[in-house]
Amino acid sequence: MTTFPKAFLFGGATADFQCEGGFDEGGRGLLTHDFVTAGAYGQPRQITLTLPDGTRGSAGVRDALPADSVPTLFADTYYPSHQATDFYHHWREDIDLLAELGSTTYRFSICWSRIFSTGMEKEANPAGLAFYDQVIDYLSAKHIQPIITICHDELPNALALKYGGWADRRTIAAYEHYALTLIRHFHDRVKYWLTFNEINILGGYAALGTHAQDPQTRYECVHHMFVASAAVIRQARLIDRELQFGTMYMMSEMYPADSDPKNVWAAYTTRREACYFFADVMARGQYPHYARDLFKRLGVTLDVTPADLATLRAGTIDFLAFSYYRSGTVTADEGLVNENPHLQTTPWHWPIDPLGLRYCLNELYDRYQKPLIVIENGLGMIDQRVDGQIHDQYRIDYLADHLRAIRDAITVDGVPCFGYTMWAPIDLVSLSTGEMKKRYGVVYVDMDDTGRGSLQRIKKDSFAWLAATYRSRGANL
Ligand code: BGP
Repeated sequence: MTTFPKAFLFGGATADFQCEGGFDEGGRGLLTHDFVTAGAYGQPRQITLTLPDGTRGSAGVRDALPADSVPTLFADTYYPSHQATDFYHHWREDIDLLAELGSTTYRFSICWSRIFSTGMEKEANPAGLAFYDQVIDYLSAKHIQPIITICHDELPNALALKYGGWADRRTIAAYEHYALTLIRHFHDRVKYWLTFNEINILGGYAALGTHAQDPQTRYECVHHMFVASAAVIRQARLIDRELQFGTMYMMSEMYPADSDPKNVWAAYTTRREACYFFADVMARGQYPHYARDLFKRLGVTLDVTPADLATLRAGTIDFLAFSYYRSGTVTADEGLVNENPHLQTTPWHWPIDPLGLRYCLNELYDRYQKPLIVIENGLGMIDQRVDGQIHDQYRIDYLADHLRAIRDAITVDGVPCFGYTMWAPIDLVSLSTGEMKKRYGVVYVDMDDTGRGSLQRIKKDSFAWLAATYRSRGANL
């Protein structure tokens, strides 16, 4: 029987605007995500706004917003982030459930506008810090180590309106002030920090705070985020040398669709540009050689100062965190697609591929020789409640197969992966669709796609199985 190493961290992962709620409580300011409606597969979520002529409009969450439009809340519209699954009022109960699972870690994000309501204040909001103090102290009491995401695809809305979000260098300073405030306040209780979530796939007003969404804007934003992350890491090391910093990347595997060299090359370059580019800069401290060709093809010109380059070199990450849900295939003609005749898919068309996770762990360690953590992985499904119970054997199978793949990467291949935080232990709102029915949890939350329900937490069959797995360090796999 091969089990996971003793120090391996097991737990769950969430993001504030998908579970926290309390959007107008405790001095929290509006967040860019507060303007995002619910959607569905094939029906993109929208940002509601007021057009320059005063009329009402909307734009797809990853699309450009009309020039001079202003994101606006409308009373007749449902915005999932406002209540979400109400962790704000259920945190104690939710942490009890994490503890009952045998979790030794919990990865969650802090809501930026709960700490600085506009992102531009000098002083942090005491009620915001107090909320997370309670959460972190309660986690510690339950022997659960927090891993904090400083910024999970979001910005205080005021910062997006005033500066145009990450396209403006002033946002770097605002982020530094926010991140260092958190680090100074929590460093004695929090060792692991993630500067950004899925930095390689960010797009749209909610994540970047920009109206425009062209490649020039995107890479300007990304460059500013690289500098912001490195600047924070550099300064945080002066505050506490024990802290460990990572950034989180979406690393779903990308295979060539077949052995045609054209497709193999397309898969290689797609993976490099969509995933590695970001980790290359942040782990190695400099832009990779292929950046020049990438920017030339996209028509991107960046203002990279000598001071930026020095910051990037000085603030490299200590470990890599990544999400892995699925794999995809690439052809030279079509680019990246979901279709793979060898794999089953979820109802949201995500191919299920545990071996791809072992591949990914090996590939990442080969490339960077840094410790790794699988910070998101899980199965989004429609769960049926039968007599108050949820029989989700499909989720047990998915999690077991992926945990076996990680165990093999560690014990057979020798990859130093130090933890696993499944997404998301307690059902929450889906990021891509805003739906509630795309459920990941081992705990069911009684809430529907329009936010109605008792919010009661109900353990699914997978709960007992995951608890047995975590508590035995995978002896049951
Ligand atoms: C990642 C995000 C999470 C999360 C997850 C599942 O991209 O970091 O915030 O939601 O994917 O995706 P979805 O909710 O769209 O199913």
